[in-house]
Amino acid sequence: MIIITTHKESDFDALASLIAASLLYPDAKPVLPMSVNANLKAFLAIHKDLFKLYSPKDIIFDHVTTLVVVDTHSWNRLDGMEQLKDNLDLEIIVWDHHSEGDIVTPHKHIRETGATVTLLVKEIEKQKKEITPIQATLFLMGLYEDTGNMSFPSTLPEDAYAAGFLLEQKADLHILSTFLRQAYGKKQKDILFQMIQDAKRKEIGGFSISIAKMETAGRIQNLAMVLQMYREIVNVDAAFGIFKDIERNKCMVIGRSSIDEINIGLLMRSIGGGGHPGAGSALLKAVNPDTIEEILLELISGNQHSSVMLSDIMSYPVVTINEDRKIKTAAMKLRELGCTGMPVVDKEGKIVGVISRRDFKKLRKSKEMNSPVKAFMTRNVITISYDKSIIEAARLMIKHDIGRIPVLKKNKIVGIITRSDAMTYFYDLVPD
Ligand SMILES: [Mn+2]
Repeated sequence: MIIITTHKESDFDALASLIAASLLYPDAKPVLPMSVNANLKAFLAIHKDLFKLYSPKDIIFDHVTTLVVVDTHSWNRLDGMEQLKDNLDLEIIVWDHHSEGDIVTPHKHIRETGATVTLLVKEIEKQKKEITPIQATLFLMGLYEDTGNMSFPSTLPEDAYAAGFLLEQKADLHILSTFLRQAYGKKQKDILFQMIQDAKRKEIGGFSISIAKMETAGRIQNLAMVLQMYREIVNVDAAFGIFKDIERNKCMVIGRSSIDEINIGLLMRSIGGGGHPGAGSALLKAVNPDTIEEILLELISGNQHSSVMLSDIMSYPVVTINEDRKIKTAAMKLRELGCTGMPVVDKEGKIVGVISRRDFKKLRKSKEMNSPVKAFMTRNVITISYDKSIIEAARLMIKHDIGRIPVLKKNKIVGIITRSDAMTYFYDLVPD
């Protein structure tokens, strides 16, 4: 016997994936855990008869030969499957969009899409299986719920393609909005109350801001709405929420601002996210919330004298080339170093430009390989002083779309700061 199951506290993505998998494994019995979340309960109250679902209690586990697990691959998130754990003959197939899990099998279909159902829908489309409008509706609900209507940063293009395919299969958007509407539920309310209780205000440059740090177990929907309410209640110019999902070891950072001077989109882009001036977010992997708070405060106050100086994390020594050397020599040096570009200096060692592989495209004839570097180098060089902060460097990289910035001390190059140096700082943080 083949069974399919999913995680406890099942949500729409879990049920959608369960049903979608039953189309791919038509002989399998879909087993829904006993506990399902509130939205799903409301949906099942009306639609249950449309789906042939089993409870863990209906299953004779001795007869199970194959277990298909969807939307999780952690044993402790399954309901009533304990007896299968020690069955060494059991074949296990996983379909999941979570990166972490302890279910071991060679048959894994794991990709960090916005929703698990995306992966299954893709396969259904590939195998040209028929789906009914009600199935398409359920699948789309799973997709919308897990991607926050395609707004979460985790959403991938294939999630949107899957949504398009489901709409073609006549997914019903009216039903969808009815059941997905309960955006502000108990979980959100609890978080909001906790945030208000812990609320701290800070004055920076004449503006009031508040940063709330919270731990959540698993992903919570609609945190952006919670943060919006929080900003209004606490009544600050800008509010930030740093939500650490302890299960997935990720931090969701959300910001809302009502003043021009604090540009949330800019701030979030500095830490790898995005947004517009009034609202934005970033999803960071394995970062300490205190560090994020520190970075945000530093960015807001525009403090040039960050505790970590560029000189602490820049790369050095820097290979440079004299402006009078031949292009040919520069090309050879770059190839040797495996770099895309290097600073060009004059006799005094002062930086006068940058030569990069991109500049070689300007060469017309091969004899131009003997021209001096200064003839083809880029003269507008963005540099940064060694006593500036890494955040300032990151801002320059974003503003000018460049991956490396020479670091200067009294007009001399003392190092180079690269995008990967900046990333190391933001994600793994400061070297001791
Ligand atoms: Mn999911």
